[in-house]
Amino acid sequence: MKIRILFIAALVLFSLVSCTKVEPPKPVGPLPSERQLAWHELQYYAFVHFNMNTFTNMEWGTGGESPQQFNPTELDTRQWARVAKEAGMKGIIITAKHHDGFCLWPTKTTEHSVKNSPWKDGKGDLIKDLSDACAEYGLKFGIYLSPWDRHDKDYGNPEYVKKFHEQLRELLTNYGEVFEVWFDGANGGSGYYGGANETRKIDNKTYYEWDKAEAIVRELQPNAVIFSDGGPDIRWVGTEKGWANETNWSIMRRDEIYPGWPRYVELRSGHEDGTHWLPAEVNTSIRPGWYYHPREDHQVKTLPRLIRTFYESIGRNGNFLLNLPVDTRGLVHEEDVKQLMALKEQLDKDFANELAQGKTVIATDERGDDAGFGAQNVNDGNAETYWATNDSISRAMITIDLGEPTEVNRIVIQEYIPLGQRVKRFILDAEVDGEWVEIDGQTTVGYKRILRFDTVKATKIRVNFLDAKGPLAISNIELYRAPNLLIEPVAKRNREGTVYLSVPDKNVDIHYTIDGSDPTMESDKYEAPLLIREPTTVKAVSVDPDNGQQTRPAEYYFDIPKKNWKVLWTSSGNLEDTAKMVDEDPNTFWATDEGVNAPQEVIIDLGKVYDLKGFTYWPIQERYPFGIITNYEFFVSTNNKNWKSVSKGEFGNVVNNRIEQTVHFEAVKGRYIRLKGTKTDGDDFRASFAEVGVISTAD
Ligand code: FUL
Repeated sequence: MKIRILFIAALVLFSLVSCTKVEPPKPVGPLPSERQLAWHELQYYAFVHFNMNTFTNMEWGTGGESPQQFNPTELDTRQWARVAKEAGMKGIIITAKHHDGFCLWPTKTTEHSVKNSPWKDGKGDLIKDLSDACAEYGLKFGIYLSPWDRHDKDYGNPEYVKKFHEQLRELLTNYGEVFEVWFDGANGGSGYYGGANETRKIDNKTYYEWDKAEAIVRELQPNAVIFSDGGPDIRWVGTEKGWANETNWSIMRRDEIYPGWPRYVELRSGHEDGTHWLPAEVNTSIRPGWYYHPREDHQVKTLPRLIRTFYESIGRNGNFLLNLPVDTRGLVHEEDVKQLMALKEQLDKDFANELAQGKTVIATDERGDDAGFGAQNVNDGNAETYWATNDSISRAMITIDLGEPTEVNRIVIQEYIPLGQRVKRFILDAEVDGEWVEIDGQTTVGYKRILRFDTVKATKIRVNFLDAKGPLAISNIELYRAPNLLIEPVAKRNREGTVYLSVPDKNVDIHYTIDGSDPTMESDKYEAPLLIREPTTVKAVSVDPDNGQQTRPAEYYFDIPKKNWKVLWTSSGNLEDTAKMVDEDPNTFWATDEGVNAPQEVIIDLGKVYDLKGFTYWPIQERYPFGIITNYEFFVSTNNKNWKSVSKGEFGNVVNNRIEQTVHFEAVKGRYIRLKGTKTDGDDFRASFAEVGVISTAD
């Protein structure tokens, strides 16, 4: 019924704006529901993973945790809401219960909840606090409720499913308007299960009685969308890395899909012959993990990475659900806030000046004749009006005349999706100096497609739609000239001593010095890699040639190259892959075998004698680190026989903050170095080495 009203509205609008008596284009089904249409407009919102795992430093708790462990010290849901709002997000979805079964609200269904925790003396209700904070900041509020429950003794039999449905009922009754209900497809089988500590298998398709769960949501929150691998309203995008495929249909053969669907890669593109509207939500975390781990404080996604995720989610017809792992204090961590704001600032710049609005637009068919109705609706700033071709025409082009040569490097295209998703193939052209040049060729559009391309000075921009599932219905086209992405240069060196400087935007210049002075635009411009043979500090700035703006200098110190270095000996006897600890890449590592019960050490030959003044150690950068050396002893020798212990001590906080460790000692001559892990993190003495280096004065 709602859909019908929408059509009538569309019809009225269409005839009003086109001033011609024409029928609106026929819908090309399947079509979105009203709640799905409202969801599309949200575009960008936050996921918050905050629950028992935050306090146990886990990603998946076993279910055997005690409510006593849940004890945030400065929990402030208003801070979360403020940060989300300032970041430009439209809502927050909270992990009300994750796989370990701990409930963030005082549920009647289990004792495993905040009511038995020290937080607010068991009187707290985090779901209430957050829903109030969202209301205060004008944000939508959503719920993640894990079907899998590793705590509940009844998990696996119908008793648990009743509780699961009851939990859903509580969450959807007591906390105001909920915009999205998020059901996770994960189920690893094993768990605590009331002390049974066993593996329990369930049938994902039938066990949870999804039809009943859906009925509860529809009854209590008729406007909420339901997310899962297969919806029914919103689908997972088939990866947690933060992208959708370039081809992305908002429709799928939904009846084939269920939570935990093994063909999940198809979720990345949808199905061109889909039977239901089922758009993609791109979920990813701002850190490697979903939950907060102090060891990931230095691994918050960089600005270029976040920008890419934006363009590969929202720019590819998806919504962007960005996870913020709230920390043990109960706050969004400072590092995460910094990156969120950097993303906001950059996107504001990218989309600051729309260039198409008000410009002349013409729509033509293959023969150059006028095509369709309401071409001017694509740049009238009104998403409810659209350009449509005749019922028989699914191939036509639309040209925006910019009037004068204008720099452009972004285009936003939107289909009028209340009438379905149609476009299958299109080409983007620009008229430069009187000639048409092809800029890009792409497939689907959907609710929103954004293309980034090299800046062109165009007098006209043309979108040539080559194929569609029916007549075209395009509601919006925007053009922008985004500024260059100005970020400090990154330096990397290889074993030979060659230093590479790089920036994410190829239009940005790099200027550098090697004499310790601060670089300016007048300093050498980086055009080819630098060969650094002696201990040297490289300082580099990025400069935007368009406006002369420059970054702060980035500073990199490089000691003697590792070209002639060789790992001679390891206490575990294994020499395979040892080169990885001296390859200048902290993302590769070498480690001793598991289960060793004595301190582990390695000997490295530097190739010749140097004056040594210190050493460096990079801990392993793996997602699940092991063997990190926390206490060390370092020896130096000139002949690999007589060793001198030059330093021993502790790498403070290295497990939580896995950055390069630097140790200085009294200058000593040496050709051979020996690093011993006198204590490592973990149950045995297994030691891992991502990178070992020295601080020297070259002779
Ligand atoms: C996955 C879960 O297993 C993760 O822990 C996380 O909640 C992520 C969003 O979904 O399936």
